[in-house]
Amino acid sequence: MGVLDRITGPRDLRDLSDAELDELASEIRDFLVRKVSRTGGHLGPNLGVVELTLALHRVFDSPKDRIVFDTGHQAYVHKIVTGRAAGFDQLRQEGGLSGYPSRAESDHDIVENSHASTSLSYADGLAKAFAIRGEDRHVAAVIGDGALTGGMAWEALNNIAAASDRRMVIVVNDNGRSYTPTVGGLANHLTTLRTNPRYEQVLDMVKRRLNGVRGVGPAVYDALHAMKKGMKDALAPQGLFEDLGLKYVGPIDGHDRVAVEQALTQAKRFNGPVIVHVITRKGFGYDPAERHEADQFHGPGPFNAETGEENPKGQVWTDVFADEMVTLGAERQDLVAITAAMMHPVGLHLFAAKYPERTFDVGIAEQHAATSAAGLAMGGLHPVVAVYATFLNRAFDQVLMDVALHRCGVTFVLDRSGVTGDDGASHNGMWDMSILQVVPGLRLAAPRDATRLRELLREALQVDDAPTVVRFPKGPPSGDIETQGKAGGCDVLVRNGTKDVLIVGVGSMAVTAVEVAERLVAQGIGVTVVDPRWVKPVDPALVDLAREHRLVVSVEDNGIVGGCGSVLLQTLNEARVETPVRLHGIPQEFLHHAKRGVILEEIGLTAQTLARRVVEDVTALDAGESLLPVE
Ligand SMILES: Cc1ncc(C[n+]2csc(CCOP(=O)(O)OP(=O)(O)O)c2C)c(N)n1
Repeated sequence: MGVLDRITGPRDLRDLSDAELDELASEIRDFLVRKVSRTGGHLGPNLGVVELTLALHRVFDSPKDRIVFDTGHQAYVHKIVTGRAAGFDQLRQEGGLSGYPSRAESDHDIVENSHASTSLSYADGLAKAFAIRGEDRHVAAVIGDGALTGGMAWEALNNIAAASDRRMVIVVNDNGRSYTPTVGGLANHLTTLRTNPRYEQVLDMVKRRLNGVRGVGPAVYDALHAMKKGMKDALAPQGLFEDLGLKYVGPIDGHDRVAVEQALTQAKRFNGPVIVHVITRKGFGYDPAERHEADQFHGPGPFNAETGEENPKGQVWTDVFADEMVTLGAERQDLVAITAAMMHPVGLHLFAAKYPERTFDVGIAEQHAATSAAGLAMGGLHPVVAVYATFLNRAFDQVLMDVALHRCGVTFVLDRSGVTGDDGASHNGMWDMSILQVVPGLRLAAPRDATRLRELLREALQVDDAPTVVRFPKGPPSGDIETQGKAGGCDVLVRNGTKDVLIVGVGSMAVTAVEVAERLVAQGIGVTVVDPRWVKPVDPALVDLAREHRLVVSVEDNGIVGGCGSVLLQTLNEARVETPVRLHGIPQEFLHHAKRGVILEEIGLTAQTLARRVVEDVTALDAGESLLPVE
């Protein structure tokens, strides 16, 4: 029986000897590699925080004390030591452990939002609440150097620093990387703290001088060495944090558990906010991760644990976008690209390799990305801002006021739109087509296949007086679906039999719509399927088509409230079209985690379920029943 098998909760960590704790750290690393190799997940970040997490749970008394993990992707070790090791066989699977902290799973989890840079604000609020309620509880926030580049983190620090007597421990988990190395002035500052050459130089100089003085040299040098920490304080430029009024402890070797524990204990005793700067290595202890240049196994899919080789994925939507950007970059000298710390995941790495001077990694700073893009457009360039759909939520006001109000030609490319599945509620890209509907002048395209992605991206780049958006889902695109004809700007994909049902298939759902049509035709129902391509603004051709049919069905992989279907319904209503309309989309709920296909089944966005519903509606119409009220 290993040490890990004896851990049922954080209290069990307290009685372990140093040797047992070392053994436990190594067992946890083995465990993580074995389990994550089967399910996929955030391996690199968790391998880097093993000693840090053990230290946190030995120094703080969770759940009385609260530990807030920023983003939450690095909480696997926390899950293991809070009694959830057995759940790792089902990590990120339906009904199994979430890939992020989850309040439903454990009292030790408090923040489950996986959008970055929020931990310090949560911690600020918790510390205020404990102070007001007179509760003797500590708050520790763990934030990566990547998450620390987000604006919210600095808004929080500004507030935290102002309350110098409010207790809070802020652990900066500095591995020098987001996915790729963290960029920007802050990252440079952290590097300076980590490897201050002036400090090393002075220490060297002192050593040389003193060693030259026979007899006294080495002894004095040893004494000086003991004062290393003092010298570091004097010489290392911790200015940034201390100038804000925050106590700074560090840098600490994050893989030296004893040193981390000492620093945390010291910080915990202090009656005010303290930054504990911990240096860790992403992927620590697993060679393939440490050597993995792109992201040190930030979030691999299933892989071979022996070799570190990832299972092949085939071509995904991101690859098509990545490839087309390179082509467009050669044609358009004014094309520039922006990523918010996700160069590879959003597919801008190929463009960046070819046009480094036209590529900007702005850090985890979606708001800044949008407004900086507006500035680039004002300066005569055409920016493409590539982000995951869910993270555009952060920049809504910037899209509305800074880009759209100023009629800037900025193209937003939203990867992982629709249901993403395994990462749970906060990662589904189900909000964009609702929130963007309200932005005046914004044009939004949803390609159904790879060819349409290339076409629509090109068309978007032609628009230089308004924001444009191109959104596509996670995973592989289906094979191309040819156009049978045009109706306005829409592609007609199926025209079969009498004009009973008009199906408007948005983006990749157009492919599902074609499958639905096959089922309906088999039952003798006449169907037209259109792919609007540009879903905002609503194509007037849809109004005419709707008028000609007996039933309109819209299908989209976006929240049902305020999405494309609801705007179509509103448009038809204004045009006094009386054809009943049925809306199909994602229920407006926070979805649990599971594979994308499983969720699509559950919410009925499959050809089989949709066809059944349409047949029911047509049967009702045939029977002379009204379909009102609309779903
Ligand atoms: C608002 C937002 N944008 C982008 C992401 C995607 N993302 C997840 S983790 C990560 C990098 C985090 O780096 P860091 O905080 O240093 O943690 P590490 O993984 O290095 O431990 C990014 C960009 C996110 N979660 N939230």
